[in-house]
Amino acid sequence: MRITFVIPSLNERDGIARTLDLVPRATLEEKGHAVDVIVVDGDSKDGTPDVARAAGATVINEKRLGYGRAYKTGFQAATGDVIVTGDADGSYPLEDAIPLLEMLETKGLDFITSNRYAQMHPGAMSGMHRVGNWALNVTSRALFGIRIHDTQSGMWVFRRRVLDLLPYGRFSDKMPFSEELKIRAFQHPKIKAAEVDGRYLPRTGEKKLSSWRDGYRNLRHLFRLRFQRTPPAA
Ligand SMILES: Nc1nc2c(ncn2[C@@H]2O[C@H](COP(=O)(O)OP(=O)(O)OP(=O)(O)O)[C@@H](O)[C@H]2O)c(=O)[nH]1
Ligand SMILES: [Mg+2]
Repeated sequence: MRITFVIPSLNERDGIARTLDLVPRATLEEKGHAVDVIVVDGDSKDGTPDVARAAGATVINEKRLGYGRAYKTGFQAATGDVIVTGDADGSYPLEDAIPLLEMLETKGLDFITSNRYAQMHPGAMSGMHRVGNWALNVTSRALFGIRIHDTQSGMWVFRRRVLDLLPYGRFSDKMPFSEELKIRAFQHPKIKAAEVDGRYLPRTGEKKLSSWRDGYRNLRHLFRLRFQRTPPAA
């Protein structure tokens, strides 16, 4: 099986090194898998692409800004039978993909998203983000009736058929991409989706999201997804 890791980065010189260091390439190759790593970089000015290339990743320069935009570009380029995602800040230890990949097989799943609350390192999420994420989680469950505890997690492990079944190219270009992907995957009758406990560590480097702006944008996006006939692209 071919496994493609897709990692969005924006000025994450220190974080990308730590992140790529934890890609379990050797272990997966020993199990007979082919592994490739794509870093979708938002035209970083701090040398992130050089660090990523030196660590063996393929770097795509995506000048159009946005977390969702980066994933759309990365997913278009990904050739894996299975795709694994995570931030370039070392907060999701990608070695944890191994048990999730096994679970995909043994439980016949198509899409797994990690639940960071289960094994969250103290200091990994600020008090303000906890409150904001709680509000987004409660709202998502109320509006869509889905049983997800962590709608904002950025670590997903899924089969490529998920990309054929979901119109992800029309999803948000910004941070709401994360919640939109999960909601649509969990709602889809042909996608077997699950949320699994995962670790979440303090990030390396400066956060790229703006707490208030992105929190509000994520919340507004949930209502638009639920009530607008033609869901928004922003
Ligand atoms: N290519 C690209 N990557 C981005 C962009 N915005 C954010 N990222 C990356 O997307 C990932 C998620 O952004 P973060 O700032 O870590 O957001 P977060 O994880 O919700 O916030 P923290 O918990 O503070 O880390 C990181 O790897 C960023 O470098 C962008 O516009 N373009
Ligand atoms: Mg992060």
